[in-house]
Amino acid sequence: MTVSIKTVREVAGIRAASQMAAETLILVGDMLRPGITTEDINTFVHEDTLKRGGIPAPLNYHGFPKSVCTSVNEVVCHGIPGPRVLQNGDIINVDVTTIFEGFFGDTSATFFVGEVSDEARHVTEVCRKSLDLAIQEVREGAKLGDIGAAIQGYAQGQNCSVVRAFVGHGIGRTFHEAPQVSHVGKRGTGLRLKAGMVFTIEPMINLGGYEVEVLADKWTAVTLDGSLSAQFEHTIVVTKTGCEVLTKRSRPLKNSEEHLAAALIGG
Ligand code: EYF
Ligand code: CO
Repeated sequence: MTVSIKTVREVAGIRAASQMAAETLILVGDMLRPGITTEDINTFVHEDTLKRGGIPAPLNYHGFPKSVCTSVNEVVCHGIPGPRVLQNGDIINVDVTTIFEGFFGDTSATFFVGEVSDEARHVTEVCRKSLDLAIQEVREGAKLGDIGAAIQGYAQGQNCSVVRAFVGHGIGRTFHEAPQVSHVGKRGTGLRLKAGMVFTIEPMINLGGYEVEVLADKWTAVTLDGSLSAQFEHTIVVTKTGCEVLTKRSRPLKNSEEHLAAALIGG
């Protein structure tokens, strides 16, 4: 499959959808606390997206029944919102994808519910840092394998594993298109990146092994060994000199490792 090069106008469209998704995700961070349900998050994301003039992309996508994915603790991705009540110590990835004026923007983050364990903090921090390192690799002329190598090298060095079964993806007027962006790989291998390519990077990092299984509901992917899993995602456009993070946030997420890191930098 060929990888499309987006025009300046197309990038502007994806940027607008991406910023909408990023703003919704920021507000999810504000509402998170023990006692709310994952259905509450779904209701919020659905209504906030419509209020902004967008459409929640996950709803009915391949038959997915909700407007957002909520993946708690050992859930790797595609968790379905429902009556589950969030408990102090949980970690939860919230994955928001918004369609605006025909373009898609896709972003996610892992949040802390109340006070979490050192292990939960570790896997979440490793995941967020691995995405940052991957983004630093992106520029015209780099290879897709450089992205996977950066994530894999860092995460495995921190005694974590990288999920193989799910990958990042091209995005634009469709939710998922070429290329597939593996979160493991060898430096200097794979597709050569060109300015105007737009794709997500969305590593899923486990405290135990990388193997996953999909539950009987046919959607929810969990770690095979029951270990904790974290995920972060950005939508990115390649430029001549680097990249632009189209889902860049206007402020740090509350109830997240990102918020704690920003507070430390701030003094
Ligand atoms: C066909 C779905 C389809 N798939 C991917 C459908 O890229 C995503 N997040 O960053 C992403 C989000 C969703 C998604 C929401 C629903 N789906 C899920 C699982 C299997 C599958 O197979
Ligand atoms: Co995605």
